[in-house]
Amino acid sequence: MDKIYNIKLKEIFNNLIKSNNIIITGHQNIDCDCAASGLALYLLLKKYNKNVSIINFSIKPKYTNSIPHIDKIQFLDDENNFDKNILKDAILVILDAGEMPRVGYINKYTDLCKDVYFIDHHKNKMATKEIALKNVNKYYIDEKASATSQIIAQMLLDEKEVDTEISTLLYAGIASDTGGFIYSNTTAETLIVSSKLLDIGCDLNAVVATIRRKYDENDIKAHKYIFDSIIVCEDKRVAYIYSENKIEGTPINQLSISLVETVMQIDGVEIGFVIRKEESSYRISLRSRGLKDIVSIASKYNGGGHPKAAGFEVPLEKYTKENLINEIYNDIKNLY
Ligand SMILES: [Mn+2]
Repeated sequence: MDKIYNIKLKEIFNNLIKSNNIIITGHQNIDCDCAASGLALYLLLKKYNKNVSIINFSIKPKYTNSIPHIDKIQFLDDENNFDKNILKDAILVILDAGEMPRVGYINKYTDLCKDVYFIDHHKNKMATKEIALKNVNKYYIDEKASATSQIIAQMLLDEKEVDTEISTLLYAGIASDTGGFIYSNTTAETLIVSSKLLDIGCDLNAVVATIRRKYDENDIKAHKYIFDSIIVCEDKRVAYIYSENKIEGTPINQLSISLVETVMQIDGVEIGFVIRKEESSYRISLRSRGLKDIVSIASKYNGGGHPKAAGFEVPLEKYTKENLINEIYNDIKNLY
C-alpha cells in the first residue's frame, strides 16, 4: 500500500483555505523536512491572510538554526506554558510525524481541535494504523513520497503564490530527506516535483546553506571525542560508539553531529550502532549499509524502524555497558 488516505491533498488545501484558525506542528526533535514542509505551508497560508501558527512541542535542536524562517516556529517544550485555548476551533495539521505519540504532549489535547489532519510519508511503526493515528480524523500518508516536503509541494505547486522562499524550503526538505537525491527513497516523482520547484525559482545557494551542517568549537571538540571513541569490531564489518548523553560537557542534541552517521562512514563497516546512556535508560540506534536487516534486532528489544535504520531503548538497571555491547554484537553476528 503506497497511499493511505481518507481525504485528497487538494481537499485538505481547500479546507485550510476556508478555515481561519490553523496550527501546524510535527514530530518532536524537528528535522529539516519537518520544519521546511511546515514553514512552506505556513508562509503560503499567510499569503491568504490566514490566522496560522506553527508550533513544535519540544526543544529546538541546534542544527535547525540554518533553516530559513525557523524563527517563525514556536518551540513549546514546557507544557505548563502552553495555552490550550488556542486549540479551540482550530485545525491542527500534523506533518512528518510517523505516529501520534511522536508529536509530544499536544497528543493529549487533540480533542479540543475542530479537526486533526495528518500528512506524512513514513510507514508508521505501531501495530495498526488505528493506534498510530489515534485522535486523527483526516489523514494522507504517501509512503512512496521521499519527504513530507514532497507531499506539501504536490499540494501547493498549482498555487501561483508559491515563491522563491517557499520553493527553497520545500526543495531543502526533499534534498535533506533524500541525502541530496541519492537515497533509495528518491523516485522519478521526487525529481519531477523538485524540477518544478527549481522552475519556480528555488535558491540553490540557500538550500546548500540550509542542509550543510556548520561546526562551532563544541562540535569540533565532540568530533575529536567521537573519532577517539569509535570501536571497530574484529570482523571489521561492525563498529559502534558508546556515549554519555553529553559529550565534552555539551548535550548531544546541542551538537551538530550524528554519531551513527559517523560510524557508518567507516570503510568496510556494514552495520553500526550507537549506545547513548541517558538518565534511566540506554538508547540504541542501529544502521545497516549492506543487505542485513537490523529491524529484527530492534524488535527483540521492543524497538522498531526499517531494515536500514532502527532503534530501541533498554532500562539502565538491566545491563552493564559491557553486557549490552556484547549482547548487541552477538545479535548482529547472528545475522551473518
Ligand atoms: Mn521526513
